[in-house]
Amino acid sequence: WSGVAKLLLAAGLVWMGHGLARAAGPEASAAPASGPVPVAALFQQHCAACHGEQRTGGMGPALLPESLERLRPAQAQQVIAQGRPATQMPAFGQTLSAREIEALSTWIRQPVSPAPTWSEADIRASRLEVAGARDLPDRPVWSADPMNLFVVVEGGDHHVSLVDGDRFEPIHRFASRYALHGGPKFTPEGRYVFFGSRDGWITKYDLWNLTVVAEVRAGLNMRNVAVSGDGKWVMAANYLPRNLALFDADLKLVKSFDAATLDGKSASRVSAVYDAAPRKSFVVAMKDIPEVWEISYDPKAEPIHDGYVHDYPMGEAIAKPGYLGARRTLLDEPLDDFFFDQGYRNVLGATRAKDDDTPTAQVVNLDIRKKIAELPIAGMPHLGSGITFGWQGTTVLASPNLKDGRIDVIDMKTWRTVTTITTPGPGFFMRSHEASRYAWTDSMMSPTARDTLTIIDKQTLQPVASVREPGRTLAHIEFTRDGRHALASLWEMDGALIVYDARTFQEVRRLPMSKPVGKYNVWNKITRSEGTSH
Ligand code: DHE
Repeated sequence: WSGVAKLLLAAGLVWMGHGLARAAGPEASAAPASGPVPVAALFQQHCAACHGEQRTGGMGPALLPESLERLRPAQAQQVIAQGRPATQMPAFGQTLSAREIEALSTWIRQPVSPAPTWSEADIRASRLEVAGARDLPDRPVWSADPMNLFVVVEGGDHHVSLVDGDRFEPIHRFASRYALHGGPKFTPEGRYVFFGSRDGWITKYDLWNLTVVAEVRAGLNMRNVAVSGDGKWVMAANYLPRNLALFDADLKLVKSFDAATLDGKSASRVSAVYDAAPRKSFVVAMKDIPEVWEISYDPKAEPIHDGYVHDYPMGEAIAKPGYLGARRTLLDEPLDDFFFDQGYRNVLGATRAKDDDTPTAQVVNLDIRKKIAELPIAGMPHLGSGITFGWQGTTVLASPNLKDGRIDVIDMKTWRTVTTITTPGPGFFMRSHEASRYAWTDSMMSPTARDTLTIIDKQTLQPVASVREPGRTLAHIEFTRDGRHALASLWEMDGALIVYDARTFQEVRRLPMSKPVGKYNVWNKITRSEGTSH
């Protein structure tokens, strides 16, 4: 996603950069002004205790090229010099010279040699369990509708808030792992939620008893987690190492899967894993190899017959069990960023391999394991944040676009674009609800329109209104269980959760929050509402 990275940097959306308060440079220390800086020794002396001798993280985050891709060099230097407010990261501006800080910020971007590893034994050894947390009562200790609860991820100071979706009042707030990414995933009854951090930590949290239950580090650089529709399995997608890790619901490792081609010659970063509940399987997007994987958690799954698509030799793979085995669909090029139809028969993925400027979308039918359609698509679609809704007797998909203020609306029967809606600028997220006539989208990638949410009529496919927070960033919407309110993020360190009436678009409530990157309604998630991400 190099093109995506450039866009994110241009828009200032760098997750490692949260919390930078002042712009002053480091103060010089008495260190010599020339000659080589003993940077490895400096790291061991000042940084290794928290960030790990191999830079794989500890109390502080991992400092590996893979995890620093989106941190600007100047910001890295600021963090080293000034520390990070509300965290354990101290300021080194008085201890280290500007040259030393610059050298350190460059050095941490070099690959660690030998490359850090994270084995199954490391995963198992990392697991933590809170004593007694598994035996707590089977009902909430708070009084609110547990189905209309909002889980809000506050990226500014790495916390999570739980908000009553009827009264719009906070219920609880707790510290999360550093830099959560992707939507938290819920068990089917809505009691437990799983969070994934960029550094590879998965946290299982009991929403009813307000406690962490268990944690495990699945990888060194992780993309996201998925929870099976039956709540029994958790899968993690990793960039580093290049694999998938499968856990039971207590976060005990069951097995890992190397993300490699069948001949073992090419390994891939794993872009993301998705739960396809109606199929009883996980579907996996690969960054570097032209394959889509499906890993069934149905004990009755058919045996795997890897050889029948394209050219893999038949005999060898036929006998593999289908249950918890990786079934591959071979493609012509890698597909990234998936969107599924509501039945999970077809997956739409974007191709970015050739040229970031001219992506196409491909539709793969997961039953026949073949590409069935290809369509040009505007800008750089962010399919993961797309929604579906009924329109003129068919179902359409609309997805935000990271590059342009254009939203393609695609007919999911013919896979043709029915219209392109213009917004004030490129955006990241789009949301609606079955009970609402409107879809809401942001323009947070636009320097001039990042303060605007555009409200689109799902019948006319026209923008009908907008709400603004002048000069500030507004993004990520989620509806209440009944669809009557839309909650948006004032995406600033001194930000807020803003509750709008979903019919009049008037603000009804504002709760202060620290960069609330995303919010998730329990009911909409566990019922897989068509207006939200799953
Ligand atoms: Fe995300 C979800 C990929 C950058 C915030 N993001 C997802 C998902 C994927 C994805 C595949 C869906 C998985 C899931 O929810 O389990 N994100 C990517 C990228 O490839 C990209 C563009 C580059 C990267 O560095 O990974 C990227 N994402 C960002 C950000 O910069 C954001 C805005 C801030 C941040 O905290 O990192 C960001 N991504 C989010 C959020 C979700 C998400 C809040 C969940 C949305 C939801 O409502 O479900």
